[in-house]
Amino acid sequence: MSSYPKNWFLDAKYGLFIHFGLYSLLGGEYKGKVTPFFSEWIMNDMNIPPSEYEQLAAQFDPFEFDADKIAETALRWGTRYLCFTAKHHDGFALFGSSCSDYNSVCRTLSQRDYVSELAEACQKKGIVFCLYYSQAQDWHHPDGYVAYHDNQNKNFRRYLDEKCLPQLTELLTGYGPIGMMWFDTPMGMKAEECKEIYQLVKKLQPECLVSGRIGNGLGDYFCTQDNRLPAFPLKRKWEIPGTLNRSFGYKKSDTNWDSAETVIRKLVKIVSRGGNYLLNVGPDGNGKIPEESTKIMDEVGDFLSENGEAFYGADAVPPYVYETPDIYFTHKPHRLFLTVFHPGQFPELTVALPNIANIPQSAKILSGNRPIAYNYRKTLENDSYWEFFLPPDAENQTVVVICVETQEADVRFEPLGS
Ligand code: H79
Repeated sequence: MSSYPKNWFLDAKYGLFIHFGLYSLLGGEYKGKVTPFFSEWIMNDMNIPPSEYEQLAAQFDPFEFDADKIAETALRWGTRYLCFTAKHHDGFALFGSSCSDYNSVCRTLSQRDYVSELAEACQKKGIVFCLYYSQAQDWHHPDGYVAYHDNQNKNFRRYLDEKCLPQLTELLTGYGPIGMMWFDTPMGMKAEECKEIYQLVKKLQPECLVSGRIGNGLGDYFCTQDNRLPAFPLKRKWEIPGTLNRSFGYKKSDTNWDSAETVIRKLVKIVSRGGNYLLNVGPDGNGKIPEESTKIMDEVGDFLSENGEAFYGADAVPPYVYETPDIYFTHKPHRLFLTVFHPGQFPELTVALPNIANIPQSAKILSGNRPIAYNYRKTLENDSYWEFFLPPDAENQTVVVICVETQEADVRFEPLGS
């Protein structure tokens, strides 16, 4: 079993989250009513009894779910890791499990193991394969936690021993190297219980990362709240799970889509603040990724195929003293990248940035690798002043990325110190 490069998480920056399960069949609607929130929460929010919800398994035959195609698509989109819902809060496992038959192999006609299909496809394509597993909530096992319900009389230990720990063992021993286990909503779990899970993961796969939501601060990195972007750079590993619309699971009525530009803006802010973007798609009940998602992700992928150098493996950048709502910085040793939105707004197509003390050695536009003219001077106050002169065709572009080679390895924003 070959494992992943040690620094894969920091280098990858952009991952694909896939929420898929029985809820995908409902698309956020049950008995003529639309669930107000996430589609993957429909069982909880609409109080569907387990005996009723589990019958969905009989209809679960996602003939359009094609793991090879998904892995290929993930690559085209520029995502470097893929995180798949092995078991969400509803308790239904998307893999064959011998400790609970509530899974896609035992309870569906097509008897497919989606974790295995994707693990193999990702391995072939060189994508880091990760798994989401809801460790505390389980709305099917009688002793799993259920959010917003009384959990006082539950024998949580029994759920851990009968389902959670054995299933984690199955996932970490039967599907090749797992880049990360993505836990979620620890609720009332005790520190010892979280530690037990953490240690099990590390015992079975020492290099597997444990997400920030394991609980009790035990994760290997900080996971932000869903779709919440930190306002400044953080000096530790972090990741933001995000959606293109509102719901993670497929929801027919959820048409509130971000534009590709918005996604690129979020990505550059995240990377400039040192984080990773784990961006979600929710295939429908047939296993098809919604066309709207595909369209947005394709556009972002096209942008990354030309400008990825400014993102993959890039470092956080200290806060720049001026507000520049349409210019964001990312960095690698001796290179400062400027992602500039709507460059046509700048008079004479000149991007001017005061108070950067690095000495530029060259400047180019990443797309097409085209050198551009630039100027480094001092203002009348003796502050540093950078100017970049964009070519005429930048006028109508949505976004351009400038790569500035600098004499110094690090970033020298003025004023230095306090
Ligand atoms: O898997 C996705 C979400 O289902 C999961 N995390 C991401 C990655 C998640 N689990 N819990 N939460 C998010 C917190 C969400 C709580 C709420 Fe609600 C959703 C509050 C309002 C909407 C639950 C559903 C309570 C009311 C409605």
